[in-house]
Amino acid sequence: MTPTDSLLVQLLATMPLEMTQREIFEHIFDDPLLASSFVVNIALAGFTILAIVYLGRNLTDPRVKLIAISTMLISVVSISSYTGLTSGLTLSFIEMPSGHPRAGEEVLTMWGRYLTWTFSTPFILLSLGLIAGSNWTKIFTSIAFTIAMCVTGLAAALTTSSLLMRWWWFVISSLFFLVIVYIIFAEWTSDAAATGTSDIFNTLKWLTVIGWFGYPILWALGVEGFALLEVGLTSWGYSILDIITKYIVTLLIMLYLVKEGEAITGGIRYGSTRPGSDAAPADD
Ligand code: RET
Repeated sequence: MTPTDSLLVQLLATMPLEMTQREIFEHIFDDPLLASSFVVNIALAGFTILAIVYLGRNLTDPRVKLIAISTMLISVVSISSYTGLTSGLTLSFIEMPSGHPRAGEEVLTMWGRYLTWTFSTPFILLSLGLIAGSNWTKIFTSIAFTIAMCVTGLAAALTTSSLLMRWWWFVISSLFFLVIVYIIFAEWTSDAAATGTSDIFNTLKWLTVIGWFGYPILWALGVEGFALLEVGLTSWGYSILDIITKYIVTLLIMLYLVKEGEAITGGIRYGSTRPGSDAAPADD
C-alpha cells in the first residue's frame, strides 16, 4: 500500500457512512412511535378522500365543487407525503452544526414534511379563502406566502453550515407565516361577515390558526431546534396537528357544503372560460 493509499483508508474510516434508503426504512420500522405516526396518517388521508367522494356525490354547483376538490387535494398531497416518509424516501440523517444541542451527531430529519406542506397548505388556504368569499388578490397572496413559508422552513431544517443561519431561516419563515395569519384574521374575517359565512369560517379560522401555530412550536422543541423532544414524539406532534388542520377542517367544510352549499354558489357559469359555454341553449 502506498502512503497515499493508507491515507485514503484512514480518511474513509473516519467519515460517517451514508445510510441507504433501505437502512432508513428499517430504522423507521424499528421505532414503532415514528412508524405509526406515518402509517396512521396514510389511513386517515385515504379515509378523508373517500369521505369527500361520498359526501360530495350530489354536489352540482361549480363553485361549491371547486371548494370540495380543493379539500380533496389536501389529502391527495398528504397521502403522498406520508408514503414518502414511510418509505424512507423523504427523510435523511444530517449532521447538526456546532452550538446545536446535538452538534456533530447525525440526526433524523423529516424534510419531506416541510417540502410537501408547500403543496398542501395552498389548498387549505384556497378552501378557506373561497368560503370567506375573499377576492383572488388575497387568496393569491396567502398562497404565495405559504409557499415561501414552507420553502424557507425546509431551508431551516436542512442548513448544516451554521446554527445562526438555521434560526435566521426560521425567523424569515415565521415572518411569512404572520402575513398569512393577518390575512385570515383581518381580511377574511370581515369578508366572511360580508358573505354571510361567519359561523363556519370562524370555527375553521380558530382550528387553523391555533393548529398552524403548533408547527413552528414543534419545530423549535424538536430535534431541528432545541432538541427537547425525540423524533418519534415530534413526528406524532406533527401528525396530530395534521389531523386537526387537514382532516377535521376538511370534514367540517364538506358537511357545510352539503348542508348549505347554496349560500356560497357563484352561479351556474362560475369560472367558465367561454361566454355562454355553460348556458342552456337559446330557445328562439
Ligand atoms: C416551520 C418552521 C419555520 C417557521 C414556521 C414554520 C411553520 C409551519 C406551518 C406549517 C403548516 C403546515 C400545515 C400542513 C398541512 O398539510 C416551517 C415549521 C412558521 C405553519 C398546515
